[in-house]
Amino acid sequence: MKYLFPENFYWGGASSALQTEGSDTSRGKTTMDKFFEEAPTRFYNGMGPGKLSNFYENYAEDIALLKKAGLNSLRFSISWARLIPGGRGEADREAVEYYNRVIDEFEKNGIELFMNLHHFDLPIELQNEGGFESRDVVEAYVEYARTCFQLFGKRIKKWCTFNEPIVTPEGGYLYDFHYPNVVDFKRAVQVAYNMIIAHSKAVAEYRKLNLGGEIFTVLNITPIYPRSSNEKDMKAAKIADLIFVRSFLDPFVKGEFNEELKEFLKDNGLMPETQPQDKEIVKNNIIDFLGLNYYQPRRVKAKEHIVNPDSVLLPESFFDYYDMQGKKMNTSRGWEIYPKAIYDMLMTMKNEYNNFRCFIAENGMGVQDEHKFRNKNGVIEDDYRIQFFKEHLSYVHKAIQEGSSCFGYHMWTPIDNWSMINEYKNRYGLIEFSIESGNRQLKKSGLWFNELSKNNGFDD
Ligand code: BGP
Repeated sequence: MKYLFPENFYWGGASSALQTEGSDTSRGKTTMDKFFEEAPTRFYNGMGPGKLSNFYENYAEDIALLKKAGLNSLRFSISWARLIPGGRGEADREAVEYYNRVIDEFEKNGIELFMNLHHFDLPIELQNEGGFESRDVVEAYVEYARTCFQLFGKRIKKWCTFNEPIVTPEGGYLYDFHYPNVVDFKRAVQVAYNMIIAHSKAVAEYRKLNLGGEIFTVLNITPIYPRSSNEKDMKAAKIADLIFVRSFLDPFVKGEFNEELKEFLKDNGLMPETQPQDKEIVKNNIIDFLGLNYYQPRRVKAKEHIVNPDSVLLPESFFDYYDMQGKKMNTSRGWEIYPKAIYDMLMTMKNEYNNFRCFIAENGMGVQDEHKFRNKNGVIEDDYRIQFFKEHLSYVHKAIQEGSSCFGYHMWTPIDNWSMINEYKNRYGLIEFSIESGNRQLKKSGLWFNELSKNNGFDD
């Protein structure tokens, strides 16, 4: 069967400064540096956000490789701590020159940039002021966003406010996998709320500047499936859906907070502090389109045991996760491979959000020990990854056939990268990166992706 995609489809990838640039150069310190300083043993192989693949110095070679893999676009992030060390004030001249050189290189290679302002990392000085729990930090973010728009907005026409904003409250305030490693549901809700306001204010700033581009955000609104249609399972899935899907999606796309989520927060004493003008700000600043990240679904069932009233309140106080029996798995993470969910996610956008314009902003397969698949010419034959792309893309195609507005597919991530506390364990790239030699080389999937992009589709 032939899978042809709409004209001008974006075939690309996503990356982040935190995971590629390396911090041995001149940038300021961030929350991730601090986390590593305090708990190095929590990082796989004791490897923190140090030199990494050093995109900072190797960007020309890396961008040439992206072109070889056929990418016509890339979501790329600015490091706030590099552009404005300390988080506030004037942009650093060297950093501005650096990002301009990088943009030049992307332009030369015909790769369109979707520029992201925030991918998990915050200048440590701002975290010390309370991070996104503080409205002053919200204002600092808006200033930073404005600075970026003013500096690069004539050249960049697609701006992203946040990558997966929910990860900041989840990682930093609920599940202890990001700094400041707090576990407190109420504080997590405050952080999430303040990030929504930061986002909406940044959108307003962008529009004021009249730069003629578009602004979006990237959400990981992974579909949530109940174990059964039993009322209790359905209720459990509903709560998970309110927390993980509707929390950011509704304000960003509809301009209003989800009423059922508000009720849930009120009932559980979790309402955040708000300011009178917030509602209006959210209402007036709906994004132009949305990026969707998808890796695996969340499968949810009713809680089987009564929750101890003294236990810490977490989202999982209201539901349990369960594993699909016999699930197909991503080798390294135990993540379920379930391609139909990408279709379900796109159909949610079509059916419940008035076919809001969207694209797939991350989807990929992380694999451990890929060197095992190296052929005699030294190339990694990652047929499993090609298969993964095909299966997911066939569902993206189906959604488009059924009217979805999806206009692109960005895989995660073109070049193997450092993966927070997982170091280089899960490799996602179309291009292999060797930690030992620093070499990069195309995998089989890189050649396949190039064909995919050239042909605007694939045969299967
Ligand atoms: C997404 C993030 C990416 C990336 C990816 C894979 O949620 O936006 O930054 O890390 O997940 O996850 P991991 O690297 O932990 O395997």
